[in-house]
Amino acid sequence: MKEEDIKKLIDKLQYFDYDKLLNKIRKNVKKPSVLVTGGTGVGKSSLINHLFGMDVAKTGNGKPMTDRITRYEPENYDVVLYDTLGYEVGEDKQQQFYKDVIGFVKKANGQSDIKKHVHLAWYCISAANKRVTPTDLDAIAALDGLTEVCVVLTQIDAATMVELDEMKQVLQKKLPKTSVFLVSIDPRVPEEKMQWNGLLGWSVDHLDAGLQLAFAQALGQELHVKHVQADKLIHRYVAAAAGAVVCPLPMTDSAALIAIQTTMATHLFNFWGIDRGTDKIKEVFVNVVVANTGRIFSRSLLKLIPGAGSIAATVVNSGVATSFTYAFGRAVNEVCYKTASRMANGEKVDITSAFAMDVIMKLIQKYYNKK
Ligand SMILES: Nc1nc2c(ncn2[C@@H]2O[C@H](COP(=O)(O)OP(=O)(O)OP(=O)(O)O)[C@@H](O)[C@H]2O)c(=O)[nH]1
Ligand SMILES: [Mg+2]
Repeated sequence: MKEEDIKKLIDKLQYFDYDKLLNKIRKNVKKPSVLVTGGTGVGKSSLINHLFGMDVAKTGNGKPMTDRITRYEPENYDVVLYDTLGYEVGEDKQQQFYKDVIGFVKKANGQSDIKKHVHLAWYCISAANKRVTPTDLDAIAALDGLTEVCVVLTQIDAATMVELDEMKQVLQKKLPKTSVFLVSIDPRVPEEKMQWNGLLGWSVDHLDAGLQLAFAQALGQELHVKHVQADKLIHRYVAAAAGAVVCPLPMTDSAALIAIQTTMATHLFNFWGIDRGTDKIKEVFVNVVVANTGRIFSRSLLKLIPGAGSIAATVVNSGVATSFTYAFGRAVNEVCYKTASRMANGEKVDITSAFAMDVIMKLIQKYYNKK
């Protein structure tokens, strides 16, 4: 392939079909499912909204599974959420809750199709209630035999340190093997007092490897958890790049590599949820990152490979292909991370300048050979 052909390829990429590529990427995604349960008013729905950045109550696309359980499978999020109506005080009501929720998980996880299983259960207990009830303890123990369960101590802004310690001690004594995480959606609570990261880290660790990426992809908050998974994603494309260059090839024959890098950038962009905004953002991404991938590839390599004089003379071997793909992945990832953080803080981000070619190229230089 000659230099003109590369130009043609790059031109073609300008018209590349983002949605089609994304559909291809996402076709085989397996979705993890999380059941969020506990007493009434403990903040279950608020927790879901906080972490996944969606207003479950408002979106109203839930599908009632039982009187108490609503299933949400939001568009563009690779996750299934079961929000439950909390149990109320009173022996009868607690028994009903128990039958309904535990019965549901038992039935779901008894099926041979693991897609229908409840993979994780977050059992919420409000610190505002100041106590752990026998129903809580029984329900957690019952869930423990059916799925992966942890306790989320919610609304910790409404309790003192002493009260929180007492609740933790009861749980530790009665359910020594169950992990407990303290959280609140009150922005005034100092970050170091909260364990969002712990909850999400636990969740990723208790999911099958095939579900971890999708879980992280669905998160709209606590972005550092996403970072670890994004790195794994990049390594998959690095392996693909190594496979695409089994013997050294002229840079002008790198169409397959550029396609891999373009796909990786699209995947990362979607992974970070930057395209959950408007269609305009998608358009800008296509015009900026996708259109520039080929140019970035050739220009960076001329800078990075000692002795490379021109595109035509430069040879790409497997080492260069993997180092470059890795550096490009890290560069796009870093910009995505920063952009997603700014967007999570409610900032309007100019994608064109955030993903400008020189920004990406500087980062590539930083990460090249740092694998
Ligand atoms: N102070 C404080 N209030 C909270 C927190 N989380 C939720 N709330 C409030 O607690 C109330 C109940 O929250 P929900 O998220 O509706 O609770 P729920 O567990 O879904 O309740 P049910 O669906 O009725 O079982 C709402 O008014 C929330 O605004 C928190 O961390 N701190
Ligand atoms: Mg609710």
